[in-house]
Amino acid sequence: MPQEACKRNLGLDLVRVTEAAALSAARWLGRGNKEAGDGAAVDAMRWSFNAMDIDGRVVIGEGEKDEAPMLYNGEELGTKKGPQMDVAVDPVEGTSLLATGKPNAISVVSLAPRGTMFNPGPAFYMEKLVVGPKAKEVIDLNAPIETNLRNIAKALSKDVDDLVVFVLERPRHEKLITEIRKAGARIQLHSDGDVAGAIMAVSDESTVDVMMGIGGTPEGVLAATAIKIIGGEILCRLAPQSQKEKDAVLQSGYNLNTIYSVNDLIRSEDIYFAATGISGRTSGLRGVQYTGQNAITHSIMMKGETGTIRYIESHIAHGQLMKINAMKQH
Ligand code: VTB
Repeated sequence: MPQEACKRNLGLDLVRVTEAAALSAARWLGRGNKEAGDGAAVDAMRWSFNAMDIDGRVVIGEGEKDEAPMLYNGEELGTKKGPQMDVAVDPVEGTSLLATGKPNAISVVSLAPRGTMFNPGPAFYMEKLVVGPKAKEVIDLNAPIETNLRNIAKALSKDVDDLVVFVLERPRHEKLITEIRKAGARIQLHSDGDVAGAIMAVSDESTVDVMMGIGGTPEGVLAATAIKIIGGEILCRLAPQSQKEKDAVLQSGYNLNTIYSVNDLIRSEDIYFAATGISGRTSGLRGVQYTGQNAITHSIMMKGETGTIRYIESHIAHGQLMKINAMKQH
């Protein structure tokens, strides 16, 4: 077997990072405290990232250094003994879902070689259109909603009224929702979690066929890693939601008319994606389960170069959990 095929799979290390974050976050399920749940996950994620043999730099993180003490944009992660990588993290994607005990909160990270991950700068929001491999050639962000839905249905050998569209429940989506309904497609409205939504849209195993609407830019870049490996498409366009955001985005030289595709967001094949379920699922990853003796986590790990996707169920012994907690105090 050529040496290249046996190359280390960083994704296997990466799963331990999302597992650690999910295990810490899950203690905060339904306890009404978003910040504490996120903080616990951030600590655990940073701690386990720093044991990884990479020379990582956070491109998609918890925010600018002055607002995020850890996992901030630009922070260096890892032992520096491995390859230079861009790092995208969301220790808890869907902190409100976690705080209210609703499904689909996940811990998620991705890696790409240094300089190949889209850096959104001050752009917080983007308009997104996500489909799986069979419909990737037929979507067009400039086309009317109805046209996209008709073309997607055709590509999937379905009728438009068979389609299910994932949409975030936000006032800004009123018009979008009306148009999707007018076109005859069906909708799943979710309060948060459009990384999970994007994965549902590209995966054959979920009932969701498409994701549409405006969500977070960091979530878009994270999801793009998984979408690229699965072979789907994300088309997106920056969509600032305030004058302040718009001014900052324009001043940083971004163009609001540019349509980015999955290959613009992630400009390499040598990429890795990992996610672990925290709160449970409507589709996708099961949440962390505490059995009394141990904790069970469910994760997905993907490697770009080979397209391998692994579903990993881990049983973490109680003693080990205690050790992890103790070590994190230091
Ligand atoms: C979405 C959603 C995330 O941010 O990306 C959303 O999927 C966008 O921001 O789970 P708004 O909440 O302001 O609409 C999250 O809710 C994470 O904060």
